[in-house]
Amino acid sequence: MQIHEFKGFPNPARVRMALAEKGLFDAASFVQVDVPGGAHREPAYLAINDQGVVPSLVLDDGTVICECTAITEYLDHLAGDPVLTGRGAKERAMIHMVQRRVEAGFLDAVATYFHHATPGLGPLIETHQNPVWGERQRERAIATMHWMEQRLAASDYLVMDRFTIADITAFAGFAFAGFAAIPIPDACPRLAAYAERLRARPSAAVAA
Ligand SMILES: N[C@@H](CCC(=O)N[C@@H](CS)C(=O)NCC(=O)O)C(=O)O
Repeated sequence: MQIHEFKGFPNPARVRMALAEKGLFDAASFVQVDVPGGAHREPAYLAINDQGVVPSLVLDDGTVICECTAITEYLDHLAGDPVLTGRGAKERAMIHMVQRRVEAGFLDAVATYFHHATPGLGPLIETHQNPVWGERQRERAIATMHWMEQRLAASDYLVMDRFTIADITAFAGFAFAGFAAIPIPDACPRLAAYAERLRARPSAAVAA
């Protein structure tokens, strides 16, 4: 299988981390798409991913799977432990719920702040900026960090007291937040320790 990505960017890092957690990293080959240079908006890449974002997974039979959550779901079914997306109805629903909240409220909110309220990737890429909306999303990201702080009172990870796809999304969120200069609030010590715990995982070394 091929992963089309831009190494070092937050969303590709999610798939790299999932591959490493599942022991599948060496089963993938990586194709770099020059996102800062705009290659993700060229016809060659849009033919793979019509949304013009990375990463994309291309299977050996030509099937294309986009969206980090869908790619992770696929990888999770290819190999055994750790199970990232849950076993059974209740566990899968809980993980989905928390993952979605972290994705929308933290990772995507940080990304929106970065692309709309800062110079982002520069004028070639940032063609439709809305600074007011970007600033609102920065506030949302901070509110979500406080929400995660509360969840971490009960366990070391965001769901089920073990590492899941929700933690992968949070890992990417922390990476992006660092890049966008949104610090973890001082009032969130459990979150700061949790971010360190995620960065210490072997899978984090290949993700960044
Ligand atoms: N929800 C998508 C997000 C993908 C995404 O936004 N990727 C960023 C890189 S981290 C990108 O390609 N940005 C290019 C752009 O927005 O022009 C996923 O899960 O794959």
